Amino acid sequence: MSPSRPIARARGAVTALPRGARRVEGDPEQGRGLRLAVAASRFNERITERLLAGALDAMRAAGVRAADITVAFVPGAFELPFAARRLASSRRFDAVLCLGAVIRGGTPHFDFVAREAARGIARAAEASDVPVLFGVLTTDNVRQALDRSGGRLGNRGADVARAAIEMAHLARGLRGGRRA
Ligand code: INI
Repeated sequence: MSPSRPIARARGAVTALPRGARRVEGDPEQGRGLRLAVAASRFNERITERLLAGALDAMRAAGVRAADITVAFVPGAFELPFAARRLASSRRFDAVLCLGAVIRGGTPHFDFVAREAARGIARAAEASDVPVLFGVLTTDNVRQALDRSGGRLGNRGADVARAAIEMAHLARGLRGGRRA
């Protein structure tokens, strides 16, 4: 892990804490010095490329250096947990993002792929103790996926990149001892 100060920054008025309480909250806009890995699925590539572009844009905007970004491509969302676990357990990254698009077809395949991707990605985070973020769209159709990958409802890849930066700081802020 690269060294950085733990971030304990208030981001707007959410809930007022009692006097003396400590607030730990990562800043999603401060990516400098963080090392991030992306596991990117190629299935439904028209969508996943847009998610990846959004994630990379958000990282660049937050100051993450290109040399601190690794992108591993997998065939489909079902393979994301394997890549996520390898990347996270390598201890070389402050956070790992998983990007994919599972679009409902006429068969139960959608449910199996979506469920296993979600479950496996959650397990990768638990097993590695490194933040692993879920950026897999699960939609009924391509239109909904386009809307969420740089269309009228934003870009889930960018959202997840900012969440990864926030969680990387949070992980540092919560590391060891009473006063991290
Ligand atoms: N993979 C996806 O990422 N999205 C899908 O919508 C999808 N569908 O619908 O089949 C999909 N299937 C492939 C799967 O992820 C694996 O790559 C494949 O089964 C090989 O293990």
